Amino acid sequence: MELSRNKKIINTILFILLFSSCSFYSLKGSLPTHIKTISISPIINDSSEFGINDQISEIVLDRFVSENILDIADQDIADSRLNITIKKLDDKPYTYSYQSNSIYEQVEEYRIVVHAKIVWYDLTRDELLLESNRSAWGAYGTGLDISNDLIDNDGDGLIDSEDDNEFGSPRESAVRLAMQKLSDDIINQITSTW
Ligand SMILES: [Ca+2]
Ligand SMILES: [Ca+2]
Repeated sequence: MELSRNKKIINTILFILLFSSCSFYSLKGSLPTHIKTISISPIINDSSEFGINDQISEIVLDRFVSENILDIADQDIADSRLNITIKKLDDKPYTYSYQSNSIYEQVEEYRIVVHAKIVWYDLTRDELLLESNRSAWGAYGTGLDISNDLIDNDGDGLIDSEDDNEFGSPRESAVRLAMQKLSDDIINQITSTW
């Protein structure tokens, strides 16, 4: 009698442990429990590339809402605040090709690298949750459109028609891909903090 009662208790404890560890793995469960809302400050653009702060702001906001990571709230009522600063944007030759009939080398691929700083702040406890310098790149070549430049423009292993993201004019598209990757990285940083 006593034995079966103990067994029941153990089973109940096991069930609770199992249940709580399961919920831990959901995205929201892995965030600090007292943080329910986030306010995203206007994104500061210290780079010379016009408008990329609006571009990343749109992507990040969209990800927060569509993936239900944290509810967006105004700063005066939010539990936390996210500051994103675009520090700079590099646009440099990445690979060269050598023509046999020429002594000059030609650029085959350029890379846009966006550098940003993110700060996530706990407004309820007045402490830092996360502070990190991040960067992300997008590549482009000399062709007219990145959908047929034979370059894997975002480094995901899919090239041209294999990749839904590879379309559009070279430089502009490389900037867009870099911003998308940076947004992914920011979301990952926040959701993997705990
Ligand atoms: Ca790709
Ligand atoms: Ca391509």
